[in-house]
Order: sequence, then C-alpha cells, then structure tokens
Amino acid sequence: MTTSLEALAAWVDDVAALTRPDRIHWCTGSDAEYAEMVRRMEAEGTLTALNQDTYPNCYLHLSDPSDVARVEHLTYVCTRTEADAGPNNHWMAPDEAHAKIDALFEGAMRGRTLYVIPYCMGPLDSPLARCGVEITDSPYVVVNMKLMTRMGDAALERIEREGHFVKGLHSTGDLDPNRRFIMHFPEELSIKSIGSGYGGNALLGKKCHALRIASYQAREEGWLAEHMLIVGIESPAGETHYIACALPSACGKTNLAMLIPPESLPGWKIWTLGDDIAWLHPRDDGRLHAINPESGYFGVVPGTNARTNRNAFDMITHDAIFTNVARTATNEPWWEDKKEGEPAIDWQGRPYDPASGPAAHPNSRFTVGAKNNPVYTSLSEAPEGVPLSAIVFGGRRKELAPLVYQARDWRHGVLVGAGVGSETTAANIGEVGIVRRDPMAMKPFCGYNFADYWAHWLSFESRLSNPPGIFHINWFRQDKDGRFIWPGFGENLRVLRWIIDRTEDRIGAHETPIGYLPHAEDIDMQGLDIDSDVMRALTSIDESQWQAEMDAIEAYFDTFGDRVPAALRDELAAVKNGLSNVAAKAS
Ligand code: OXD
Ligand code: MN
Repeated sequence: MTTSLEALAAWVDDVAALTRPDRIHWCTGSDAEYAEMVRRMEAEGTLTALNQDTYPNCYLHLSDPSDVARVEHLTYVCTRTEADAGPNNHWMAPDEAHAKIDALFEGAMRGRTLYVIPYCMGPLDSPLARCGVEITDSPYVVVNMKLMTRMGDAALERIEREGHFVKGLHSTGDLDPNRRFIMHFPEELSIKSIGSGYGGNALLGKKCHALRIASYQAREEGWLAEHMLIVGIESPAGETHYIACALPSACGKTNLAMLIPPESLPGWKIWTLGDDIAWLHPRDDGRLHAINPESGYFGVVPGTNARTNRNAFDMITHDAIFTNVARTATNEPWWEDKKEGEPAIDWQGRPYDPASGPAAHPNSRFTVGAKNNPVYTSLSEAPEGVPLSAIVFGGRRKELAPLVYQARDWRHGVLVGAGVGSETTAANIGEVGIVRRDPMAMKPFCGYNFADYWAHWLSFESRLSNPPGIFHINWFRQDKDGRFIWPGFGENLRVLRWIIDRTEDRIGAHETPIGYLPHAEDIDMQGLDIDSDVMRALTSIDESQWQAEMDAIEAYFDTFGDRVPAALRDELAAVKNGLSNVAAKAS
C-alpha cells in the first residue's frame, strides 16, 4: 500500500483485481518521472521527439485515426433518475452503466502498467480547489496530466488529509469505437472511461471532473463550474479587471485568454489565468471569484501563428506535447495556417499528399504547462481566485448576434447565457458548421439537467451583492460572401474595453429588447480601418431575425418541460414582448 488512505488503497486494489495490470505505479509528479515516461514512450514508439534544436523538449503523439476528438454520443451521465441527467445528456441507469463498462474493463490492463495519478484541480492550498485520483493505463495520459494539473505527491498529501476525492478510472482498452464509453456517476463522484486516449475523453481531470462532476458538486455546495477562460485586462493607468468568458469548443478561448493588444492601443496588458475552465465562488466581499482548476493548456493547434496568437506560437516552441500535427522535413511540427515551413509527413504518419486532406488534423492539439505562457500571472495560484468584473457568453454566429451586447441584469444575463447558440466545430465528432443550442457553452459538459442548472445560476442573484455584469460577444459575423467582417484576435481588446467601461458606468449604451448595444462611437476604432456600414451592422439587430431566434430558444426550453424556472420563462417573454412592440411600431 502506497497511501495511508484506506479508501484509496482499497479502490486501487479493486481496480487492479478487475483490470489485471502487470505493474502498478504511483505517480509522484516529479520532473524525473516525466522524463522517464517520455523515454519509455519514445522506446515504445508512441511519442516522437521533434527537432530538439528549434523545439527543445517537444514531442509528437499520433493517435489512432478513429480517436481524435470528444465523443459526445458515447458520453453518459448516470444519475439514479433520467430526469436528473436531463435531456441535455445521454443517460444510463447507474447499475446498467457499471455492469456494461466493468465488463469492458475486465482484464483490460493485462500486459500494461496501471498508473495512479493523484491530482488537485486548483491551487494546492486553495479552499476552492477539489481533488481527484485518475487510474489509467496510458503513459500519454500521465505526461499530459503532469502538464495540465497539479499532480503527484503534493496532491496525494491533500487527498489523504481530506479523506475524499473524485474517482476516475480510465483505460485505452482496444480503441474500438464500438467499445468506447465515457461514463459519469455524479452522485458517486466517479468517472469511468474506456476505449479512447483523446484529451477530453481520457485526461479525466479536465472535462469529466472539472466540468461534468464539478458542476454537480458545485450545485450542492453553492458555486459554479464553467467552461470559461479567465483573463486580466490592465489599462495603461494600471487598473486591472478580470473577466470570465464562456465560448463553445474551438471558438477562440485560448486566443482571447492570451490576447495581444494591437500597437494602436499602447499601454494595455493582458494576463492569462485560464483558457478553458473556471470555478466561480461567491465570496464574503459579495463578488464572484474565479479560479482556474487547471495548470496547463490543451489547445487547438491549426490557425496558431505569429499574427493570430504570438504568445501561443512562442509558448509551444519548448516543453510541449503535440498531438496529431504534421511534420516538416526537418522534423518541426507543422499545421495549417502556421505560415512557416512545409509539411512532409501528415498527422497519420504518411508522406504528405494534399489529396488526402489537411496535413494536421483540424482538432490537433498542443499540451503545455501554464507557465510557458509569456503572459502567465502568478495570480493563477491565488487561493482566493480573482474577483470578476464581467461574465461574457458568446458563440460562433455568421449572422444575427451583434459584436457585443450587455444583459440588463443578472436574471436577464442568465437568459442570455441559456440561449446561446453556436455553429459546431471539429472539437467533437459530428457535423461541423450547424447551429446548435449550447447554453453557457456547457452543452457537452453540464453534469445534470440544464433546467436545474439554470435555476442554480438564477440563485446567485441573491448570493451576490456586487455581481459581475453579463455580456454576449460574437467575433464570427460574415458578409454575404462568407468573409469575416470583424478582424478579431488582438482587436477584440476594443470590445473588452467597452465591456469594462460599461461595468464601471463610464459610458452609455443603446437599449434594445435584447439588451444594451454599444453606440458605434463608443468602441475605440483608432488605427482600425472598418467601414461605418460594417460597424453599424455589428452594433445593431434585425428584430425579425431575433423574433425567430427567441422562438427557437423557447422551443428549446420546452424540451425541458416544467423544470424550466419560471423566472427564465418570464425573462424570455419580456424580450419577446419588447421585440413585438418594436415590430408593431415599425409597421
Ligand atoms: C476542449 C473542448 O478541448 O472544449 O477544451 O473540446
Ligand atoms: Mn473546452
């Protein structure tokens, strides 16, 4: 036994009896252990060193071609009653789910090593952090968890002190998509995942624990686990505001979290606290505080270049793991839109041939520790987190949603979040580019019934005397030829400034039925060449399109029946009313 915590030792024994590994290794989290794991994977051929002169300590992993993204259709929330999981989740009864998946785990680790990874989501000394233990047979998971979480001895110490932890059992199994399941048991605070080695399916601290299980735990304990980046924005005068922003997968959260201010806005600084997950807690000051439970990034690689995200581009030149990118003839990693070099070998290890599709998989990823980021802030380790000035929701919408708007108050803000729709991306297996409802960007990640989740969100109105403002953004508007009309990336700082000015009551806005829109002149356009027509399109709404949108949101809410909170329905009715009044006046 390598732990003083009996419950943990007993669970590891039970898992070993079921899965029959050749060896058991308790991860210490040391750098030497990481180096040894890398060496072993290189010997096995599951990790390849990239050019160590230009990309020191960088490695490439190529996954099974059928295992490149999250698999929502195989992801289950197994609560005692189906209604508790809600129509937003696939559900299976816990007994049935355990029986089904345990049968697949039987003997699954024969010939392999069972790794025990104790980890802490959040700063090790934070009362807002929560711990877990992942058991896995994948060395790739071990090295990724080392970069993404605080794992090893220090986490184990906290777990032994607290006596409880989230249990996550993972095996890559035989990678057969027909024997792949990602199951969550929120009432038992446990996860079982088999048949995939892909990040979101296999690094159980991330989506499975820090979102699905944590969202459930957060409702019981009075906080929120959200799919949000956390960023600090420092003005030239030295005033810093913290913003948490929820965007669906592959909609630019990492870029926004690491935004580089354009030269035309001198003196502004950006600090990254997190790029994917935020845990939000009401604190004694009446404000909502945020911590990032993770300590690394698992970001989408294609599209990263010196112009779109110089910080990310630089941060992945050392101590990084790449998954499913291509390689150049000089063994450097290569991806679409890198704007440098040429692919020689594609993400499946074949000589590159443009006829076989992109050289790097569209959902290829980098994994790096947060400290690689040039704009890392040590506030990421602050036990109390940072107080939020604003919460920002958003989606990928070619039309309809303006560049930015503000909700009237918290309650209306919950409607804005619950109504988010976005065009799908390659982060999940399935059709790309269709609009789907993605409330709070949590569609794939909420561990319980969305209707109860919205009620939980609404309850914060009375828990916060000084709540953050709530906003909605859309960087993805297109013209009729399919070109993006807003430049995005660093220029998004102009929108963040508007958001901060609104939370500080420094500027007015134009009131519409969907919320407050900017007066076009209040968005600083210095140094940016954008047509006034385009600016008008970005800062106005088409009422009839919005009427159709609100109908679609209402129809979506209807799928949750009477569990939808009355206050949310009232907010929806108020917006619909406002839109029909405008339409009546116009006719
Ligand atoms: C992610 C995702 O990997 O949202 O962050 O898919
Ligand atoms: Mn994500």
